[in-house]
Amino acid sequence: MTQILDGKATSLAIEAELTQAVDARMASGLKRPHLAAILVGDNPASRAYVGHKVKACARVGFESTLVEHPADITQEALLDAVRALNDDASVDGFIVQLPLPDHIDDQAVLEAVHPEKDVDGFHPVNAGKMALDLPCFLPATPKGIVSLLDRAGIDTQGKHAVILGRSSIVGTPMALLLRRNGAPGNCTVTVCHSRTQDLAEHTRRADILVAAIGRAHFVTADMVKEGAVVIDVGINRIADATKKSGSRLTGDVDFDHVAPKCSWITPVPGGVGPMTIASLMENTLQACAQKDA
Ligand code: L34
Repeated sequence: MTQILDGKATSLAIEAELTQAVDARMASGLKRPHLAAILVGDNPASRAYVGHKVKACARVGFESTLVEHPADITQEALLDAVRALNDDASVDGFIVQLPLPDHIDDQAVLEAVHPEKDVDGFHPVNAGKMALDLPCFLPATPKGIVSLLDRAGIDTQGKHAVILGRSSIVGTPMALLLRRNGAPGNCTVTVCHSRTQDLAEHTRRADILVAAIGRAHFVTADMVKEGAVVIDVGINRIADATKKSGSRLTGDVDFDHVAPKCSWITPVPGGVGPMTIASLMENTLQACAQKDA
């Protein structure tokens, strides 16, 4: 029997916990958490995701600030915007929504974010701490996936996890978290990428398969083992004439054919996306609470 890993419902449960934590902070006279986001240009998907983050802040009782800049902002002006948020004591944590325009050096921007405000966990200091299992901000998407497995009671101990994709924001941190000595964790991890030979040989051995490649319906039923847990990180917009907008979101997994083989599978939408947002909210509370002492 296939069970749906419901990221939407799980994110609401996390939001309820965050709301309680904020209420408790306020009752104790502590600061209200404050997340800021820098949005550059007018990529509709980025605008939608940042909009979801701002709305989530309102639901859990965080303050939020959206800082918008045109696509032709200079590198120096964007670095100034980052430094302004570093220096703003009211802001506990902030993110620079990716992707950035081609003329911007992403890495220089991410490295300008103060590590204590880096609630995306993209600064090398946080990435390095994560690799060493030290306390840090974990990147929101892999953190959300681990929470989803944990809250569904899925046992990862000793399982073979196969990750499709080696990006620094999903595939690589996902591999690190699943191989940790802990629960969830203790997986044997294989990371596959564009140069992997005999890809399906690897994916068919996966007890837990994480697809993060950004290609619609890439993972087909023949690539999946009977009883596998499948996590679909893809958010691809494809044409759909039956929709008013003319398009719909779909994952990296051919859900209709893969789902019947799975013990658990995440839907798109309603799977990893809402968990990413909930994890960012958790990181923002963590950033705020770290300053209490
Ligand atoms: N800096 N850039 C930075 N941090 C991030 O954590 C992100 N990411 C990715 C893109 N760029 C980033 C996001 O926020 C992807 N991402 C993200 C966040 C939320 C959702 C999707 C991607 C989401 O809410 N997805 C919904 C549907 C969204 C819709 O309908 O528009 C879902 O149910 O999957």
